[in-house]
Amino acid sequence: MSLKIRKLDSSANGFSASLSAVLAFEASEDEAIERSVAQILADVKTRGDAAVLEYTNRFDRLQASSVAALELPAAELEAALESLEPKQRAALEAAAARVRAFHEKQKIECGSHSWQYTEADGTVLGQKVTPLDRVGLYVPGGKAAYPSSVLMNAIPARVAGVREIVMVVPTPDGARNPLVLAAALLGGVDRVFTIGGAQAVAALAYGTQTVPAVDKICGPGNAYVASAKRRVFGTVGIDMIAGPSEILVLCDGTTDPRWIAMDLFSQAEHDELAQSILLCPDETFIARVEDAIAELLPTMPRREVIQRSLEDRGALVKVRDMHEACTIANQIAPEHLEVSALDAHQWTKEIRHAGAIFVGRFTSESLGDYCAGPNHVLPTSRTARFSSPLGVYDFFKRSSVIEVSAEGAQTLGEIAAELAYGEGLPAHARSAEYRMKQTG
Ligand code: HSO
Ligand code: ZN
Repeated sequence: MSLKIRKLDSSANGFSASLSAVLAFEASEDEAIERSVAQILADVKTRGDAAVLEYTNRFDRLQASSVAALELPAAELEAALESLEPKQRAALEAAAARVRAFHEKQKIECGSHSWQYTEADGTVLGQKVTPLDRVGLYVPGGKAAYPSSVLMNAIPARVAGVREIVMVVPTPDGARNPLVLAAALLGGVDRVFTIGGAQAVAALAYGTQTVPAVDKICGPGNAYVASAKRRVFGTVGIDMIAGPSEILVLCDGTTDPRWIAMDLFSQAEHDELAQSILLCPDETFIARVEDAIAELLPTMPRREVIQRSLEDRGALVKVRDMHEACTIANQIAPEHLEVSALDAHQWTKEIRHAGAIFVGRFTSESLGDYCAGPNHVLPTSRTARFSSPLGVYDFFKRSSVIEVSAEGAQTLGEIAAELAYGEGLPAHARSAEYRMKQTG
């Protein structure tokens, strides 16, 4: 199996243009999908359950008699958990416990507490932090149905104190995934509807006679789901629109090249559009990674996906030194960054933009995907420059609290009235002045 992965050299002319070309990714907007999603949303909004039922029966080839019949009873989630192989169940439980522990810790440190302070005149100012009431969790039904993602979305919501988590998961031809259902139970999901696509997003956003309206919708999905989430944003919150998975490996040339090759494969196997890049100052090491890729690829059950991903979007980049590798990493702002080097700590200090940083050669990115504890829902497509992993803080919101004393009304009233007259808003000014002593 010969594989042609792109090789770049940071010292070559035109390197930054070549790198930009590798990184360029535009999520294609498909007119037909956009039209169909707009119609489904409008239909569910006006007809509720009847529309959800029709679309679900049509698209998933079911014969359900009502949306209520598409809700799974709690006993079914318990049966799914019971049906797992003991080792599989133990792994899922261990992962859930570790993810929960991390997010409990995050809750303490993420500003999830309310606070206030009192000014000299007795005015009290503060911030009240409250969890969302109800969250919707979309879980894909097809090839990307990941139980680990159910845990990663449900657990932080639960830890934040969200009152109800409503999961939707399509079951084409009635096929249910017991691992996904078991993960829903372990993650603390309250209700599960076997509906999917834009119709499920619409049901969660607008509510129907049977499906309760939620305040925020999380979770990955196909192009229809992504478009629907974009369109209902504003009516509800959404987590993000995730792009394909990415891994950037910085290696000083001291790690086993087979480990590096497999780490590149690990994200490439997600899908053809996933991106795996290696930055390394050692040319002979890059050649050894290439050999390892050639040796290991034929052994991979998902070799076709891996090959397409590596050939279309992958790259092996020779850099001048590890300093330059860190600079380039910050430009790329990858979803996952592995720092596989003897001085991993030192290089990690230079990293500022990455969704998750995996430090040292024993930290394979795959451990973070499943069970290390931190969330695997991460900013993709360079959005790590300005956004963060999904976490407990995504399920809180803040209310400002202001309690002005009689004395404070005097000083604040003067400032506010002055500015209000300047803006041509006299009712604002008078409202402040009514509370001032001389007008009282
Ligand atoms: N790497 C994926 C998450 C995942 N991996 C789920 C395995 N299962 C997105 O960051
Ligand atoms: Zn993964």
